[in-house]
Amino acid sequence: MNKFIFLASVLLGTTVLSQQQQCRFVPVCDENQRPDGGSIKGDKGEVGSPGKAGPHGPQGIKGEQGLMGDATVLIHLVTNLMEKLEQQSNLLNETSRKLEKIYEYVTPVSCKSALVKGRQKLRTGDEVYCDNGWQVFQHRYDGSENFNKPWEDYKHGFGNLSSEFWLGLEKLHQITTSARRCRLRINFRDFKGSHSYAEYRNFSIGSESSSYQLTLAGFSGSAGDSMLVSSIIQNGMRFSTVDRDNDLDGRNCAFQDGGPWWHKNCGYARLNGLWSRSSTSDTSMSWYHWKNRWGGLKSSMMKVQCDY
Ligand SMILES: [Ca+2]
Repeated sequence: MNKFIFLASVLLGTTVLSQQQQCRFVPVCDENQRPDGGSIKGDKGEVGSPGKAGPHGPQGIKGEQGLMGDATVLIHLVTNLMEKLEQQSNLLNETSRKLEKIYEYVTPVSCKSALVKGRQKLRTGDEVYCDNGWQVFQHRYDGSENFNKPWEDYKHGFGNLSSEFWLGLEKLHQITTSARRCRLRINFRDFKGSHSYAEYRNFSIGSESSSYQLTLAGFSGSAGDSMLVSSIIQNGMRFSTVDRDNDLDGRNCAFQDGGPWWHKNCGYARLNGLWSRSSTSDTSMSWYHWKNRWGGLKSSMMKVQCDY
């Protein structure tokens, strides 16, 4: 009987008891689950769209400048400084170049860059005579200096740069052999004021051991060529003086035929011969091929110009 009552109560309870009350008797049970399988609460809807942003908040206090900001300012300052230094450096270089040019004009390395005509002190300390970019090594124009001198005088030079002079074979050897190439130019003037010139594009003087042997080639000029005449080519000849006969003649050409020179047997160029207003002797100062005669020269200027 009791069992009957209990079963009846269970059957009745499924309809009369609440879901909560029923769950007291069912081990696994959801209180929100309806008896017909539905849910007591409604299903979750989809997530809605975000709401509008709120108004801006008040501006905060400005913070201290960071490390990157300091570095940027520093780089800017250094860049400006470098640009200014570069400008100053360019200005200094330009000024230095101008000063170097002025210095070069005042104390040139050689006559080639000298503007002054006449006596000139070179940067080496040597005093020379320059003429339009050439260095003069023989100058005669008034007969004030005796050119009939022995070997040692021609070796070391004599006379005065302010008047007549011979520079010296030793210096001429050093000048022409320290250069890549040298030229020889000789200017002539007669007693009537006429002038002419002879130029040789290759000119060099050997050492004393070769008796200051002459190397000469490439004539041009208005005075004619008295050095490379086919019968008496003086290229390759050694220097002769009154006390040292190095010529190819039976005589001593320096003593008998026109003074110290690079004689062969003997030759038509005698620029160290006797200076005379009237002499037409072959012992007088001559450049034969200018007027095809001996003598008649008032002045001669022998000069050298070199490329280094
Ligand atoms: Ca001889």
